[in-house]
Amino acid sequence: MAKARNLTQKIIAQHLVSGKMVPGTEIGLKIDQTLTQDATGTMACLQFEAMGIPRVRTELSVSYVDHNTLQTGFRNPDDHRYLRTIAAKYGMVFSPAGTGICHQLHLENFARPGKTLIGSDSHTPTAGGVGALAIGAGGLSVALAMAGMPYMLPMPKVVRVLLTGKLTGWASAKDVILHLLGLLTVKGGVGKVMEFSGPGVATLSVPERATITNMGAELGATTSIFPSDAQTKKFLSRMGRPEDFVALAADLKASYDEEVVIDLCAIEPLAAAPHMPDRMVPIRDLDGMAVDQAAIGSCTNSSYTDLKATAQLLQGRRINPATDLLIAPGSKQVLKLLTKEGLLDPLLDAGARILECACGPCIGIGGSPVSKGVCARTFNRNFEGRSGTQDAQVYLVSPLTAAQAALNGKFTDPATWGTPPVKAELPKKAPSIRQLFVFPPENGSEVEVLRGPNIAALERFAGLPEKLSGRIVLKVGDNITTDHIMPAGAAIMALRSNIPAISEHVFTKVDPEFVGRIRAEGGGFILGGENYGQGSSREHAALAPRHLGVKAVIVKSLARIHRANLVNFGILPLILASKDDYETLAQGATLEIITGDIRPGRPVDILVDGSARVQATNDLTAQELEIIQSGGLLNTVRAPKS
Ligand code: MIC
Ligand code: SF4
Repeated sequence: MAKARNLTQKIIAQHLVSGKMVPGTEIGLKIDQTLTQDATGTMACLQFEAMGIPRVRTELSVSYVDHNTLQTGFRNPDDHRYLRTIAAKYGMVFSPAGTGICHQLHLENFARPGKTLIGSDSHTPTAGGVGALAIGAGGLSVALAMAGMPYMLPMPKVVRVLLTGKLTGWASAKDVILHLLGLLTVKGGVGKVMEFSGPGVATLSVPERATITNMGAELGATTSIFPSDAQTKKFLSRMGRPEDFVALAADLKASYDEEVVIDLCAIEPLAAAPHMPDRMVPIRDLDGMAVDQAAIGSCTNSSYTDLKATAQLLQGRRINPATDLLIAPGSKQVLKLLTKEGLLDPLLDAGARILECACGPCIGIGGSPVSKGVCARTFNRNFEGRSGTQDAQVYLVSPLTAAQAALNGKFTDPATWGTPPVKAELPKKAPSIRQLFVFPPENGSEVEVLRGPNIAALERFAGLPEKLSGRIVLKVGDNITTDHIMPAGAAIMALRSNIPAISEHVFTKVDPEFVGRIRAEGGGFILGGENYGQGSSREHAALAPRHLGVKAVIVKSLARIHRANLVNFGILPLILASKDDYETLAQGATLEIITGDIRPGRPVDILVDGSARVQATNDLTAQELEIIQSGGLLNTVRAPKS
């Protein structure tokens, strides 16, 4: 009899092209679908072009425009036009600016149970809400998958998140994932898949599940997944695609590497306090704190049911005039539904500002709060400065909590909120917005790719020299995010397709002297603490440092996607063998590493200031080491003439 498997193992087994399903060892997965978004997609497409492959080799590749939609100059629209033409040429579906946020749109229109999806955005696991194995990755890894190559990753451990009971009162799906983050922290999911099961699962609709899998990214998890069941069937049929449903669940006797139990009945409204998504506090403890801005939207909480719940609450009321309320629907389908059901009026009449269906304030593209402003945002990240206001205090909350804060002008104890609105449901038939996607022609070879002046040619990096030497140009602490390394916001993100230009902004929010220093030194090393590179999938946080001459990143531990991005661009990721060495190594120290001696899995000796020695472990596979030696992955897959 075949061995009982959990759902993650089942999908992996069906897509396994190399390796064994032994946690921590490298596996290769066949990828069915890819998604890219404009902020990472221009680079991914440039890399795909460099491979010289005539057409994408996936079942489906979708290119979304949802991040850089502010268009304060030619850069954003030029990038959009490049993405539209390249999608037509190479066989991708194109989703124009304003259609919606990639994850919300993918869930509504394309995600399918049992399929593998990789996306150049860390919140790709949103599609785990319908039982897809959906993983965030760097743009180059996605470009490779578009070229039909397997996605390489360490086989994850599978954590069973057993849900019992059901949500009551004002508690919502957002509070479930906030609770889990409080329990496990922002590095608690590294190397793991969160697989949800148990009797509580059936009580959660797909949009609620998607909120949970979306923010599983904040745990550092490889992905999060729900079974595909009656709720999934209902959702897919309401989305007009009942044929995409297949029932999927773990085998009854399946085993898991770890287990966490959550009693949904015990969940209460929570917030992640500034500036980390795992700093959990109950809303009742914030009672009385004035709120300057409430914002509802982002790929975590911009579904129709989220906004319907908000509208029900705001119906016939006026928000506090001292609080700004921003609402960004996740897709035009959501917006059309709200209009059709008469739910836009209560939002407008209450004083809300309706924004474009896009990422917007989540990534500091408009909607910044006042100085030191306290915000109640339904988003998934509250890293310092991400809102565009450096000293803002962002609390991550559910839509109901954000709406209450807007009405009251402050956080209040949920015990005073009265009876919660009836749980919002999707109507039987949602209007289709399929005609808004641009489907590619059968043969795109004649399509002309249009590039604006902001799109810089790809740099060709040199291979790894026999010896690396230089100074520790920057020493940073724990939980350094990709927002610290490569800041976001409208002005900097407009440079995503121009590496020389965007490199000027590396680490500027942490140390404005960094770029000048590394230039003067002709390159160097970064020393970091735990969970270095957590957060986004942006490969610019590896690519731009590489452009500036970062040779190795030496840390206590690394976030999964960032580690892969470092390898992809030829930067050595080294883990300090003894965490005490972190204390003794100072910024400015001179390091020397004989790279010719590096072997997969063997310790690496680092000579410090010409005499002392420090050891680093390296968990590189033979293939990863080869990639770094070649000067990065692109050098190994480039078409001969590009
Ligand atoms: C984010 O939420 O930080 C982003 C912007 O969506 C990123 C991708 C990017 O940097 O473009 C992510 O989460 O991967
Ligand atoms: Fe967009 Fe924010 Fe989601 Fe990132 S987290 S994809 S910026 S909505």
